[in-house]
Amino acid sequence: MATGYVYHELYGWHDTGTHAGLLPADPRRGLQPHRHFENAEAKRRVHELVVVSGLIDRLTRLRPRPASDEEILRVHTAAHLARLASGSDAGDGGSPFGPGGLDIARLAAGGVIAAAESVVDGEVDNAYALVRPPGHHALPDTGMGFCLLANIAIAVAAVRATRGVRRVAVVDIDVHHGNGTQAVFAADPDVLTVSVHQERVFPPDSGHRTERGEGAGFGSAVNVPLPPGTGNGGYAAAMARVVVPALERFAPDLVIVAAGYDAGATDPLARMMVTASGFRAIASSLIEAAGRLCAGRIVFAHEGGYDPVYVPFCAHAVIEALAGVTDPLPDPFSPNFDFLAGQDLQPHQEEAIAAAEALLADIPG
Ligand code: 3YP
Ligand code: ZN
Repeated sequence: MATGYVYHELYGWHDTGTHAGLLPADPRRGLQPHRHFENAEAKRRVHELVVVSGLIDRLTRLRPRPASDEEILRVHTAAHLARLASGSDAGDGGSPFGPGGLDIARLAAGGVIAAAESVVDGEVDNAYALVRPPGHHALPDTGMGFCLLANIAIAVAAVRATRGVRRVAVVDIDVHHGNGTQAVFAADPDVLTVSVHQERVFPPDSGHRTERGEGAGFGSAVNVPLPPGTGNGGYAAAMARVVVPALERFAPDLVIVAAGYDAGATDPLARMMVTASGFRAIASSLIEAAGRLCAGRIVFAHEGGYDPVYVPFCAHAVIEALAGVTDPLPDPFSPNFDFLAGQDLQPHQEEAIAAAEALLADIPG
């Protein structure tokens, strides 16, 4: 049992600059200079916890490489790549980067490619790619929402082009809608995209249940918008009643998870309540499904999550689940967050899940 692990110090050098969270600082508007929400800390501290806890000794370190032009251009337009190379903005104004930013974005996409290739080639059983910048909002012709390149879509395209992988399921548990991945594969019946997110957060007016894929790909996009306040019980129900049955029906050769932690109880950019034990349970259900459906071939690619204090415990729990650790690191915040009122499935959450269940019948089998 080997679990691959990708991290590179350059991921921490992706520079989102001085911001007031997500807006450029502008004293004229009262926007005091501060950090960008998507700064290096949360992800760097995941890696440091993985090292300090000793979990690193149970992982197989995989070396990321920069995604090539050929790999990027399977998903993105040449104009988008040229804009990133020119060092101007990524296209939506919300995805800033510093000098050399494209090189780091290439290394992030290439980190997910390396993880997916290693799993498909059988060098490791499963893998976690702790990459930065994130990727799930990026569209073929533009960056969006802190994302420059569509890391997961690029990795999916890579293993399909070079490894003969046919059917890939992408499960996006970031609290925001995985609109980029969905858009890239909307018309493709051989790529299932499932996104579980807080309803109507980002992108605005996106991730509705009515977005189901296009043409031959109808049914291959599944959206599970959940109400604000959803916690561990609601997420567990969404996994058990929609996401895992979707995987069973689709029968993928490989599963890739967009592993964001901004559904966490302390995240500044959303209003959900998932805790480290909740993320562990979500991950375990996906790992178990991949074990039954595709010989355990599953890759987690890190996306959002902006509380530098709590994200490390959440991601650590997920990586432990991947590695089959039986003596997990306790979550010191469990007494604070695991017993909040509303952690169990609420009736209005159940309604949203039941509505999404109706989408299962049209998933291409
Ligand atoms: C982008 C601008 C406002 C919300 C923000 C979301 C980024 C993210 O974590 N996406 O997964
Ligand atoms: Zn997010």
